[in-house]
Amino acid sequence: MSLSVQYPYHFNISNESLIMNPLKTLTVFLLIAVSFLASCAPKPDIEIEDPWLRLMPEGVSSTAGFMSIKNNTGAPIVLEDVSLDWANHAMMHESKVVDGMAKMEHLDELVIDNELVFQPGAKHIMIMGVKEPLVEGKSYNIRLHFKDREPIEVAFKVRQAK
Ligand SMILES: [Cu+2]
Repeated sequence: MSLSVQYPYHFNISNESLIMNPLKTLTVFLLIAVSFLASCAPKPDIEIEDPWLRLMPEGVSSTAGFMSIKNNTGAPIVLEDVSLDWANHAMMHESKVVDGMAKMEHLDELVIDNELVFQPGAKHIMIMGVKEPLVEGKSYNIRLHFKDREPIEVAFKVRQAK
C-alpha cells in the first residue's frame, strides 16, 4: 500500500503492461523484433537520392539532371555513361570557372568511393535535344551505366531550380 502511494505511476505502469495487458506487452516485443529485422535488412548496393531535372524556359531544348549516388558496396564503383530516350544526347559534365570564364567539361567516367553528388554549378548530367517540352512535376527516366554492373534506371522529377 505504501509503495503504491509513494510510486503510483511506476506501480500502475508495470501492473498494467505486464499483468493486466499482455497484448500490449506482446506488441512492444513485436515492434522491437520488427525494428531489429529492419535494421538488419541489407542496404541496396547503390542508392540514388533526390534525382531531379531542371525545368527550363519555353523553347530551350537542353537541361541538366542532378542527384546523389551512394555506394554501399565497400569497394569503388565506376559510372561510365548515362543514356535516355526522350532527348538526343545525355552526358556527364562538370561546370568550372577557368580564368573567370564559366566552362563545362565532359567527363568520361567517374569513380565513386562513397558518394558522388551532381548539383548545379558542379557535376551534372547534361541533356541536349529534348524531344518534347518537359512538364514540371513529371518524371523522366535516365539510365546509369556502371562498369561490370547492370545499368540502373532512375526516374528524375522535373522542378524549378532554387
Ligand atoms: Cu553541361
